[in-house]
Amino acid sequence: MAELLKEKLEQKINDWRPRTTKLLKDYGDVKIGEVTIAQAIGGMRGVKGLVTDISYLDPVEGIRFRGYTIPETLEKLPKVPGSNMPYVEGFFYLLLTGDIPTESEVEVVAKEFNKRKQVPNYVIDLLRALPRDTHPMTMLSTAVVAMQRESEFVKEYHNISKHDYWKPTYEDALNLLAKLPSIAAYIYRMKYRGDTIIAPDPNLDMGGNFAHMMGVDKPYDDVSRLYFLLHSDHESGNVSAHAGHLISSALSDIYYSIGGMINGLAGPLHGLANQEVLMWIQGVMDQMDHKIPTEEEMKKFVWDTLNSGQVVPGFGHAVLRQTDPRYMAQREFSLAHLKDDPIFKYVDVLYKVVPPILEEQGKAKNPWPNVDAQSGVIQWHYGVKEYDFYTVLFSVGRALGVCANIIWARALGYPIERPKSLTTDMLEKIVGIK
Ligand code: FAM
Repeated sequence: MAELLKEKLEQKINDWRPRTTKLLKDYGDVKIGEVTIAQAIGGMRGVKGLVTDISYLDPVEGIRFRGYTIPETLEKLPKVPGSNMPYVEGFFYLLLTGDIPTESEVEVVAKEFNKRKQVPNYVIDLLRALPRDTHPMTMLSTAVVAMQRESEFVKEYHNISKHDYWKPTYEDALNLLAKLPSIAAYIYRMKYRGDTIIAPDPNLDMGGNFAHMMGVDKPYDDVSRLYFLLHSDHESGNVSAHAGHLISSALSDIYYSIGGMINGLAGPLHGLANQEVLMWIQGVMDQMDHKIPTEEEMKKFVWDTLNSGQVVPGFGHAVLRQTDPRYMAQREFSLAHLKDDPIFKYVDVLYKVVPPILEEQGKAKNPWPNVDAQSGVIQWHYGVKEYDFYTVLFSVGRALGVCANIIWARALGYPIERPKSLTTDMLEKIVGIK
């Protein structure tokens, strides 16, 4: 029973493999797109060069996890008793297998996570040895890479066939995912709460335990479950997911791969944007003496930001061309739980004024808010005001999706990644200007 998820996954993998093999063998030459110079220079935007079945991002509809929209995912997954939110563990089951688990299946998987959550002492020692003003993302990345010595994949690599690489990768993924919330909460309490560490509670689910270790009361457990779920996956091309995928394609283990994922997420154009949003809003609040700005006043702040050459954090997206449904899910939560919070009111005004301004400016292809425009506000409301920490929360969530992707990439034998580059001379020759 303890191996329930792994056995189920093995069955899914065995059923899936012939599909990939057939596509490769019989249709390998079929074209699925072409690449322009703008794409080659412009960050490969829109180039179809990755395959994943864990999630799909439609530019207008937004993300679907294993075919389910966010509202469907939230509705269908078994809920933690006494809560409106699903188990994070059950969500991982869905990402990995494509199936909605039953309540008893979720309980087995939650127990499996619980068994693996003890963080090694040397990780704690290492975190404590870092200067306290180290950014929490650096701390998280350091802790994850330090645990690389635990890798089951590395131990078994020379003794198993390629066919079975996914099995120790699965073990590594579960071992790491189970520890991430404890590591994140440890960093938080050590850095921002006077080093008062709260021990995990073996009877709680992942989200509940995280809230407990953070020392934040209900409904922060639900906030954590929602947050981890929403941030888990956004198909494979975004920086964090792609970094994880790329690194693991060299058969670097989960610890190296998730370390790279975290480092990519730490950029201000990607995961760090949630910290930037709060910093930006705080700046506006200070200038407004904490009075809620009128739409006209807010428009001025937005234009000032744009005119100074900055981006408006939390708006725009490389793929989406509509309001991010992850933003909407958090907006709905905010409307239900914190609609009178002054910071939510700021975000609400921004929701109204920013898109027309970005449209008028005419640069951003997508003027609508993304996930990061809303997430920090919820954290702030529940007392997690240290916005440097927000991307750590994003990382715990994102690791769920990236680990699921890496396990499947190993199972389907995806090879080492190696796109081809050209020189500027070559491009000039292709277009006939040289
Ligand atoms: N404010 C001001 N200008 C923006 C903008 C924004 N929110 N979003 C895009 N632009 C500009 C962009 O800088 C670029 O300008 P230049 O031509 O001068 O270089 C132009 O509009 C075209 O950009 P695009 O094609 O619409 O967007 P990209 O695909 O290049 O970039 C983002 C996408 C997300 C990096 C970009 O929209 C951005 O910088 N947004 C603000 C930061 C942010 O919220 N990031 C978080 C994204 C989130 F989903 C995540 O990954 N966690």
